[in-house]
Amino acid sequence: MGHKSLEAWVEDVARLTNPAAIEWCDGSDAESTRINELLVSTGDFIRLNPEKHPNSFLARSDPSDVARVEDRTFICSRVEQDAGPTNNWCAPQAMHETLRPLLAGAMRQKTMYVVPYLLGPAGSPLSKVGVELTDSPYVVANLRIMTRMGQVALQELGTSGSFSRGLHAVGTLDPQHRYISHFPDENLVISVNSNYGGNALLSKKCFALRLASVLARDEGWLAEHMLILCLTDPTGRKTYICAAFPSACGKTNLAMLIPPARYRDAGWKVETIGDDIAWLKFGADGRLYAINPEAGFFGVAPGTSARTNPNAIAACSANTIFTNVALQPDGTVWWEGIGGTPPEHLIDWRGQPWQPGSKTSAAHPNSRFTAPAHQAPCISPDWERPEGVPISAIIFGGRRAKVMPLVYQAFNWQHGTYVGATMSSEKTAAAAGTVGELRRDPMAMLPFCGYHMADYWRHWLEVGQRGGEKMPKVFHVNWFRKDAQGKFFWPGFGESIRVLKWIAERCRGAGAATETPIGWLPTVEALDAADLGLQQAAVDALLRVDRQEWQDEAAVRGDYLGSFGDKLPAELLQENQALISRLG
Ligand code: SAT
Ligand code: MN
Repeated sequence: MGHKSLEAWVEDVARLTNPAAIEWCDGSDAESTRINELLVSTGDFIRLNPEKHPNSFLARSDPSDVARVEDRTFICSRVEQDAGPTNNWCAPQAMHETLRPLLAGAMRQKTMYVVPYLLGPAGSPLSKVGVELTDSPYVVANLRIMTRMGQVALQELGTSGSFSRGLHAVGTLDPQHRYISHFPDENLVISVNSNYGGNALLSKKCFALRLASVLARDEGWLAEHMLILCLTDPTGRKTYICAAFPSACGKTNLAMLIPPARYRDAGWKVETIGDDIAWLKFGADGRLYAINPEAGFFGVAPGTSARTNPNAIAACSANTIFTNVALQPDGTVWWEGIGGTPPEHLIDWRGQPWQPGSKTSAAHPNSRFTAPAHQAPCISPDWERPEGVPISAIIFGGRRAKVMPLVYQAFNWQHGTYVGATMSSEKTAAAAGTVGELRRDPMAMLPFCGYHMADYWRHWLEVGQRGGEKMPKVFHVNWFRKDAQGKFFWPGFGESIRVLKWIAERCRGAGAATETPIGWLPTVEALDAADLGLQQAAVDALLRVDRQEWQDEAAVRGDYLGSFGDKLPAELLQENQALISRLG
């Protein structure tokens, strides 16, 4: 080793948390086997059927610890204004004082793991090193899949490299004293009293988004809550696309889309580079290049099936950790929407017997699989390219039963920034709160932006100025528009290739479009949906821009933007005004 500041920090934390042992993780197979066996021996892991799920495990979290907790997530910037109105703020000093007693002796009789990890491909100028200190072997096992962990990260770090620090203690899991605290000025996250997903795997939302968004602002790049995919057309031309949707709105499914037969036969292909997070930096040619900082998928299990996402099913066929799904008597997993008829007997996510007709779901709605990205058959050969992939389009989207058409294109980057800033979606189970309620979720970053949202929008505008004509084109999609009976108009899944195709055409200056007050919409022909057998009413609804609905929407947006006060870039209010006047 020999990294002085890392060693000093490990010692400091050990002095405070008092672990019985300290283990530096090397990321080897032997270490992974040992950690998994440890988790099996403590009952934290249940080994799944070795024939059907080789080297895979089921974990059940505490029932009070099943999702990210936004009300317990804090941005502890030195200046309160820097956290902005969308984050909980606490003064760094005060938060350190609150956390100290919770951390004191918290690792007594436990092992503290030192987990160095690399976000991004080895050797990439876009990659960054993080180190998580944790007393949770479950976290270690997950980080081994989600990041490039161990030796590879230490190598990148050398003896003096900089790194983000994450300190995680499982503690008592007391929800009242749960803290997911970010200290952007110290490049530090401290998490206590949770052992779930984004609260505990500090590489993910905490570092790759919240801290990284601050680094990105300071260093002139973008850290975004976006999938990255590669669309190949029949001539072999590749279009790289990023897309931002709030958690549990189908990002993973879109990233792994399988085109319907007619498109496949014609030569269309979608390949995955990332399903959740994108880091975008300017390349030497002035274009934006994206890398996926992660190495695994932490996907929502319910609704994932051989029909909706065969690639995800294949990705989690081995070497996978399932959290809070149901268990079948034969040692295989089950969840709602996995397809087929529910088995007669299951053990639900709480460890209780479950039968079809039970009032509660067998799998928790936010149950997850942690699977290595390279196991997805759809993984792009470019996914570990150190220089990243050049992005042509950025898609924003949300879950909206009404108002939003299937797809539209923003007029330019500034308008696109406004489209992203005013995004909204009906709430899902990925965060605590009321499912279905509409909330504004700018760039799908509402829970993940580590600084003042209005400054973040300013940063988007500035990046756009720098990139000029070479910036990606911006689009908005909505797969979730519903008819009066609550049925989706759009078939979704593989059929969404039609929308991607139009987007790729638009990026090349082709693709027929109609100008509307909200942006460019595809013509019916350009959508290439004739063979889908949609009713005329459905086509009309999918491509409708209703003036009254949009006037109402624009009014709500105006209020929303106004709530950001002095820091709001005037350009965004101008865009809202321009929309209102176009709506006439
Ligand atoms: O729990 S995570 O934040 O990792 C997943 C999600 O909410 O998108
Ligand atoms: Mn996400």
